[in-house]
Amino acid sequence: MNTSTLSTIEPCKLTKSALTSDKPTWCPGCGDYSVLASFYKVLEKSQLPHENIVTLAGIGCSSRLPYFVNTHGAHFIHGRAVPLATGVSLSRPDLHVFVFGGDGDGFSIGGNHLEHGARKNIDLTYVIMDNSVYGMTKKQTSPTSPVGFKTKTDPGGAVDQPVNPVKKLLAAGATFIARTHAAQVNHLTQMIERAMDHEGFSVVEVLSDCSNFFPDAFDPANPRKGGEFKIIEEKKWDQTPEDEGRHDVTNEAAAYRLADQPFPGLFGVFYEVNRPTKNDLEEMWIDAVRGKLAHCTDLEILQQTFDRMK
Ligand SMILES: Cc1ncc(C[n+]2csc(CCOP(=O)(O)OP(=O)(O)O)c2C)c(N)n1
Ligand code: SF4
Ligand SMILES: [Mg+2]
Repeated sequence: MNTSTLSTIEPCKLTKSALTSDKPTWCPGCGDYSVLASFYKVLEKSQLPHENIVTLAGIGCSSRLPYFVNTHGAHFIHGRAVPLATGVSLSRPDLHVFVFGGDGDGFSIGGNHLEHGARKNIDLTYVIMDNSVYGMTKKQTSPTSPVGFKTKTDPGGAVDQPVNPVKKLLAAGATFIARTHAAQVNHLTQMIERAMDHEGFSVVEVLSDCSNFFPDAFDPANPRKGGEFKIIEEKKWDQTPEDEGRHDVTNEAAAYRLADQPFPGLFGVFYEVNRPTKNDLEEMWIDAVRGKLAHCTDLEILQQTFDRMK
């Protein structure tokens, strides 16, 4: 095909059927179905070029999500989704990188990687499907399991203090942090959408029931089950007296205070700031080096670097 023919091809509309891949294999009632449905909605609305979307994950029930989305993607090593995504994001800043995974994958085995992805402010969107249990391996205690929860690893009930995801992410340096619930599909969709629009390391913690091993873990946050889904009211900067009491998403100390509320806590955007991404900083550095060595090919630059190391 010649290039003039290529330039006349209309880009395909990004529809749910274009995005749908294998049929999900989650258990009936698993909260992860809603996350997938919301992700389809966000992508359909965004109309990003289909070929520029990448969906990555570690290992776990939640981490199976890339199988069910027809984009570039990978189901990678347990806990290693963030390093993989870091490489993809830095080497191909033109792509939209989405990472999906569970509480075990993100806060346990992958906890260290999460910290470094956040402090480097890698440009990607990470959706953590938090069911407070290791679902795939059939009910072990996870880093977000509540004290007293009986599992195969804690038959007498969990005794360790659970991780507070929002506080952990604030301390690590994530530049967008939101929290939502899989049963609140509109809110969930809005949060993923805002995270996607954010430039930098954006994270959405989604409370997502494991109907098999921890059903009803999040009832107190689910209005359908008599609980209360309390949404953070963000400042509108409209000079009204009501605005005094609203949350300034750029205020880190205020975000900590909101994250400290007792379970089920609050939902919405806790924190959102702009800080240079590692993608931008690396690009500046690469451009500066290329400027100095404009006469050299990439291979020659690499060879010179190796020669200096000898
Ligand atoms: C290196 C390594 N360690 C342990 C495992 C076993 N393993 C697979 S999934 C998983 C936990 C998954 O829990 P979570 O991330 O919360 O996902 P969920 O299944 O609950 O969605 C573990 C421990 C593995 N596959 N690889
Ligand atoms: S075991 Fe739990 S997390 Fe895994 S698919 Fe079933 S309901 Fe979902
Ligand atoms: Mg889990």
